[in-house]
Amino acid sequence: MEGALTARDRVGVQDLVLLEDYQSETAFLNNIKKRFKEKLIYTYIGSVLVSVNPYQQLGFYTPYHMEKYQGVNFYEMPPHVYAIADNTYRSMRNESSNQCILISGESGSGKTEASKYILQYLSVCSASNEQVEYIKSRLLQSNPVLEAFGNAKTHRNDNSSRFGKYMDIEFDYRGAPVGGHILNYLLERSRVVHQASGERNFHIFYQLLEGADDVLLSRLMLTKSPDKYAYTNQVSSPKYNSIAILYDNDLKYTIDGKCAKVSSICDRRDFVAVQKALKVLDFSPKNIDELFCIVASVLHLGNVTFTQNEDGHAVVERQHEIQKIANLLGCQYEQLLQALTHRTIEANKEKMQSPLTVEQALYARDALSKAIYGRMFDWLVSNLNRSLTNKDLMRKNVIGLLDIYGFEIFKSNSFEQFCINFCNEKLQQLFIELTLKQEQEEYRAEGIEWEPVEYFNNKIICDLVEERHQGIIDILDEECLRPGDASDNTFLTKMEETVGKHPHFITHALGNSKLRKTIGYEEFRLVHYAGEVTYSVKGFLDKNNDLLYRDLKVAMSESKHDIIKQAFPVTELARLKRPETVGSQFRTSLNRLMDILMSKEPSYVRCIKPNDAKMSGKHFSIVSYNTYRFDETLVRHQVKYLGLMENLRVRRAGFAYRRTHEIFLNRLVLIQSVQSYTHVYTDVTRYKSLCPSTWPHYDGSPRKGVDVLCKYLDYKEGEYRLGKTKVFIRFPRTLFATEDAFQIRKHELATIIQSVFRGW
Ligand code: AOV
Ligand code: MG
Repeated sequence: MEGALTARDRVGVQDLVLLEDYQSETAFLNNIKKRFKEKLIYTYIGSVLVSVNPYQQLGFYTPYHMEKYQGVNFYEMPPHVYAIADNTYRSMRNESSNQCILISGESGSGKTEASKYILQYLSVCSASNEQVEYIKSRLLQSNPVLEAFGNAKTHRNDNSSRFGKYMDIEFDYRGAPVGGHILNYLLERSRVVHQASGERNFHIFYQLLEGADDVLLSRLMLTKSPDKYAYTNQVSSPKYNSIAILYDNDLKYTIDGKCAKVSSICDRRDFVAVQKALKVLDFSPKNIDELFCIVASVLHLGNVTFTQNEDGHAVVERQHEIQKIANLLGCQYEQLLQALTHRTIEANKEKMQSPLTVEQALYARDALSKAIYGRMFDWLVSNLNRSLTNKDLMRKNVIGLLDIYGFEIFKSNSFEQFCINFCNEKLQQLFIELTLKQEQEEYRAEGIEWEPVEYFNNKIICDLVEERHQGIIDILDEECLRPGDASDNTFLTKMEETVGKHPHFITHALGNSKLRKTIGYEEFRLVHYAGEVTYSVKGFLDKNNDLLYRDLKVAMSESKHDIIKQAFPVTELARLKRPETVGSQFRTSLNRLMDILMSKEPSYVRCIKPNDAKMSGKHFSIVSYNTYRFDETLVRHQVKYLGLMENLRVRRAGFAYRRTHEIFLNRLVLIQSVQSYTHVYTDVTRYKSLCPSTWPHYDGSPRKGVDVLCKYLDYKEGEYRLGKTKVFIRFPRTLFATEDAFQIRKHELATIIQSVFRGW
């Protein structure tokens, strides 16, 4: 008995529903902390996987482990992201249904890593042949490409996803992957032209500068050093968050505001991987060359500066830079030069060239950089999709994998954080609706009564942002469309008028006196499900409008290069309708995503970030180790806002434990051994062997078997229920009592046997 208790004491329970004190947040935290200390980063809440980022390579992602998880009962192995992947895969096959795995958690909590492990697992565990292998390698190789172009170092994460990604993996009737499709969401394009101090631009810029050989560099007219390019060498005033800096891995680089090198990243090696991946994905040498030309052209664009002539108009300072850019983009030098410093306007049906001021020209330059990069990214995704489409093989079901940018709070938050955090609100909403819905449905299907649980529904915040006519997105759109004096500040005033009374909206003008001190005149604060975020309204209108002067569009659409030409189609120029704003587009695409996810059977991975320092613990002194490696305050906050306690309560409201009758009969009783990822139980037995009527011979139905077994084990009425396919057990102690009692019996038996042998 002692042995089993010791194991449970040391590593906690592997399913939090088995916590005796399930109402206590402290017990919950202690349990995941205990496990985290033992490098058991995964714990279940029923079928939801909670994962705590270890910030170090752990040894349980090997082919050996992948094999161990294949086709085993979900709960019979230590919790693992492979178990989630395996369960999803089996459900898809056995039930012939479409599945999805939703991975959520704040920035840096491990979502992208988890999604990669899942993809690898699905690729290894599924059926194969030569043609399928080909698809599998393409699916896997899409990751390094997308990460190079869509991820960047932020204060929160050295490899932060700056776009949302939903990937469908398509399987045929044999369960072999036959294709894939990626949907991408709102890339943070502003990063191309500006990064906060201590952050980087997208990885690909540094990869190209570090990794390209001399031939390629000279073809792109680049020099090796990122310091030479304004877009990769921003020495803005260091207004950064002191905590982020203090704990940042790259202290030496962040202090001076530049951040070309990151200790956890090897740009040169990553560039080799990207080049290889592009080839595997069948990008033509010409297209690969064009991609790098575009990246290089953006670097050159950043170095274009303007002076003011006597008339106050902008003039390009070093015109040879424009020559380089025109060359790299395959467009006309004169046309580009003109479009960077002039706008065509129509007055009285006559077209005229209106010169730009220096400020306008800088704006146009940055807008062009963002547009080129953003559209190249979209082109990249659509080309990846072409490469992942397999017309020969029939698709039957899909597994969708969602990996978005996590909730983030920086010292200064703008339109980008507003969109990212809204996206997280939507996902949280889906989680709430589906977990509760699922739970209710299960009880109904099994014919078991249940009582609803109170929980915080964040729909109120989603509505505040997206509601038609009175949500923040529409208020912003209205200001964007309003001619005249519309500005970021009038947008703020409009919000105060329209949503000022909303409990989740606070501004300087409306907040109470204490809050007023902490919010500036140009800021508003949203009380998100995951915490309060103060947004600066500066730039909201511009970023939502995302304006690119028509002359620049024309110059691009006339490019001789495929990618640029496709990214700036001539048809767009003919369109008279004003393009949809960024906010509206994002709302539409997110709602479409919610429909996609709702139509599938979901599984969840909830990621938790253990500290803000991106550290595994080995960097800390003994004194700081416990505080920082597993920062309890930080983890408690995430547990709260992820709604994990509610999730647990819902799960426990009726019955803590439920398994199919068959699985219950085969539940393992663990005897004096510790569960770990490398150590399989040394001494185990199964539940059915605890009762002479179900062991060693039993040929009745599983339900009847469970009935007999529970009666034999003396389970009291009210402690358990038999559903149609599952047994429901109300308290974990019922199970533990059975297991502990069995261990005592085993122990006594062993003592008797030993005494017999010793001749006593
Ligand atoms: P995210 O996707 O959740 O953040 P990542 O998956 O990029 O976070 O994880 C951040 C970093 O944590 C990784 O680069 C790894 O160094 C480390 N890490 C995460 N999970 C593991 C793991 N299972 N084992 C080892 N190291 C891990 V963001 O994209 O910023 O929202 O927006
Ligand atoms: Mg990520």
